[in-house]
Amino acid sequence: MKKAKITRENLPRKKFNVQLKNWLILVAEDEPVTQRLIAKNLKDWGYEALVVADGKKALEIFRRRRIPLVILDWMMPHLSGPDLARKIRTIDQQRNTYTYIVLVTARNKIQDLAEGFKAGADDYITKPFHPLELKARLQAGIRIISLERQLLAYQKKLEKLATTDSLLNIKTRRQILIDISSELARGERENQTVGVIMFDIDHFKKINDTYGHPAGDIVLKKIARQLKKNIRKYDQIGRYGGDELIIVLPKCGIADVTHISQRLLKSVARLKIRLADKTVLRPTLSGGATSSEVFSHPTPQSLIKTCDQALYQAKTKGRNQVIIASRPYSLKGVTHG
Ligand code: GH3
Ligand code: MG
Repeated sequence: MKKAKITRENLPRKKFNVQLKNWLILVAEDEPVTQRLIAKNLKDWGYEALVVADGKKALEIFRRRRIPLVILDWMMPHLSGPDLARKIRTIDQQRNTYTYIVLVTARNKIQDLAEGFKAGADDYITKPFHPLELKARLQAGIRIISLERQLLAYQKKLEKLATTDSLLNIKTRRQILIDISSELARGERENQTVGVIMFDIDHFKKINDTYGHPAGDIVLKKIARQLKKNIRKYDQIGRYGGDELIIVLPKCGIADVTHISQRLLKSVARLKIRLADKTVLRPTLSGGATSSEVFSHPTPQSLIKTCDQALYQAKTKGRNQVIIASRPYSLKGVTHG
């Protein structure tokens, strides 16, 4: 059988799947007949409907729950449809979400419709309406909400790819520098200090040379994972380059950094890394650490430079130890005992 030629056009693509059922829809409609009609139809079409008779109640519910679609009557007690739409848009902005808003109205003057859209409505339906029209409009809304969610998910994925080291699954150098910068800014606002540790694997070249690059990769990955496991949730870890790792410790002064770096050093020294040929490796780290506490004008560069110099001392003093820089470039030795 002749095989179809693969071209850009017939490459398999991820399907854009839209689930039309089970969506949560908030309905604010004070007129009993229309309210019943909408509620019954939504249920029949497989939606979960929250139905209220005034705008204020609808707003309360909307604030408490994450609702992707709302149907709002124009005229309601306490809060009109357009007023509620405006409030929903403000909440959307704060939450970084998008709600699809359909206004139900007896008005059909072009000025009224323009006002409804200006208030934030995505669509409108004029009373009296046929249920199939409502269904079609809701389905259009669901397509848009689904697409928006998919785009957000892609955006998150791309962001993660751009800021994560693909081998070690920790932050990239660029990102960790950004993190130090934002932690310093936050520290200044909140009068808090920021600790930084730079670790470098001891004799890593020898591991690569003796057991091969893939074995070196395994060692790097295990060490990064071990460090990540042993830091707090709001600490950050990144790859500065090669076998150099950086840890950012918000709210840490010199005393905390000393304690934490010792703990991390020991946790890695405890690792026994078994290779495919059953060889067991026991890698160690050297580190240099400091805290913004001892700087009059801390910057990511000055912290890193100080850590780097302290790390250099740790290497020359025999490795498997951390040197704490208690002043910029003035170094006090602390060893792993
Ligand atoms: P020292 O104790 O002085 O740190 O000695 P070292 O052998 O570890 O020397 P250095 O830190 O300068 O060497 C880092 C080595 O890390 C050199 C490079 O080939 C290796 N390396 C860098 N990135 C990777 C990687 O992604 N995978 C592997 N397997 N090796 C890497
Ligand atoms: Mg090294």
